[in-house]
Amino acid sequence: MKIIQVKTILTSPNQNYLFVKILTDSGIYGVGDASLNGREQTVADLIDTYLAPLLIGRDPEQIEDFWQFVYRGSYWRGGNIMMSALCGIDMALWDILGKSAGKPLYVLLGGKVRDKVLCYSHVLGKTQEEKIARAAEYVRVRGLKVIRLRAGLPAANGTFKVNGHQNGPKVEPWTPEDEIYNTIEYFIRIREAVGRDVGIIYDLHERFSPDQAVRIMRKLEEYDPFFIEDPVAPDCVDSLRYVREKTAVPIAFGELYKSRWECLPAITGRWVDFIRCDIIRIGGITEAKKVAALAETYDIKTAWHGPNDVSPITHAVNWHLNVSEYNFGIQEDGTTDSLIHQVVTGGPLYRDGYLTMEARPGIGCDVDEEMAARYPFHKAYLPVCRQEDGSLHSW
Ligand code: KDG
Ligand code: MG
Repeated sequence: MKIIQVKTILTSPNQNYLFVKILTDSGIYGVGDASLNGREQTVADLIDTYLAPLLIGRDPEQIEDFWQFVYRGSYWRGGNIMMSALCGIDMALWDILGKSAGKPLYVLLGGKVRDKVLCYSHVLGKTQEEKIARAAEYVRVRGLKVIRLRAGLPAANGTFKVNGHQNGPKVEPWTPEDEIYNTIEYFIRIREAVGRDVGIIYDLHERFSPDQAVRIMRKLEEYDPFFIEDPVAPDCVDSLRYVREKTAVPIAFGELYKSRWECLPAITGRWVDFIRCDIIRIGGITEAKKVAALAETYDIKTAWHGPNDVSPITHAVNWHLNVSEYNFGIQEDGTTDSLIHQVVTGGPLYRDGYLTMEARPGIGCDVDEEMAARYPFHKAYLPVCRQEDGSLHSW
């Protein structure tokens, strides 16, 4: 079997996505997700200009070799653009392998070790009151066992989607003291509303300094967070260690990591309880299985990043990893945006606090190119924050 064509598909069904489709001379093709929120076009250019020509004529089954060829062979290693591009290709190659073997991806990864995938969903709303009411409803009506909160969410105003912010990032004001106060108050109110049995995850979104994160987390200890996510930025590894040493709250970390080497200090130091990489950002399935194996060695669980700015293809890949990894912890479920399901078929379904998926050969998803063309791509930016004195703060 030989690769004969590589397509990139940019589309905006309410949110920007970049898909990769790899066609072979056998008629079998594979699909992958290379979406990088705010930089999709650049990833597509890298694939079209530099990587697709390297794939033509190659055996699609040599997945590991192609991964190493791109990662090490380009000399300039890694980075979000490169790893997202590599992921789109890596997923499509695993999809081809599964389809040609007639087996779902999880079988290629070693087979199922569990039947159900525990998941959590975001509680969204404009005000705290709205979010508290919704959290209680999610638990009562939708049967969610774990919910995820974030206090200051600029994205709630539509900045996350494709509407409006195409000429530059939206600027959101940010006052750390307000957010620290709101976070603690909000968490406590939600705990009171949903009771003791519901897991509560709180995403601090890499926004806080180590001492601010510790202040928040110490106050929350007695309210039993399921975990606190990304309390500090990933740039300085010692910040995470500082937070770890000063609080007893379970920590999940890693959606901004770009490789297993970036994860290494957090894993070998056991500074985290859950490793939370985004499969696209680390270069796909080939790298994810290595990160999961490293984490298992240190008794650390996985909680792969799964927001709705990655497509059902990535949610499906997460699911295949979740059912076949021994050290699965929990899965973020951002599978709900309905428009994307017109473009991508397949993917996991939510049922009573768990994700399920119909087993099909490969990843089990397909991209409808005609539907994708009906939602033309528009460049959009993620927001930024500025503090009261005008200085920039990461979003
Ligand atoms: O594009 C940015 C999002 O993927 C990110 O803000 C979502 O932090 C996130 C999460 O935990 O889902
Ligand atoms: Mg997050």
